Amino acid sequence: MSRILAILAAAATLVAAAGCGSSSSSSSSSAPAATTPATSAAPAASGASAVTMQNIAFTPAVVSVKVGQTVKWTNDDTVDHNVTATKGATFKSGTVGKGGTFTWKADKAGTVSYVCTIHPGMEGKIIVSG
Ligand SMILES: [Cu+2]
Repeated sequence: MSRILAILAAAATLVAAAGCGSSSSSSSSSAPAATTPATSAAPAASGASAVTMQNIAFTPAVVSVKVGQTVKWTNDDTVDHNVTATKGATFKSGTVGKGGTFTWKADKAGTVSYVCTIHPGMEGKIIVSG
């Protein structure tokens, strides 16, 4: 008699535990996942835009910033790169080695073209809006 009661009690405990576990889900509306446009990167809220030098390319190749905001390049390659303006600005980073960075502040509206003079075809653009 007592043995059957014990089994029943154990079974009841299992059911209660299972019920408790499955009832904990609530329908909370989570924030929508951030979308990453393929062609344009929105400037970060902090007023800076980041470009990565990776696989002998600037990524993203085109960034948009506002006057007064900065663009920061980071070399994620194992080879040296540089960031040299060819149109719309006159900055020149010099050699940026592995893990190195270069920062430039946009001071006027316009489109800036730049290249890495070490690697032909490695180029990017900065669209500066007032
Ligand atoms: Cu390069």
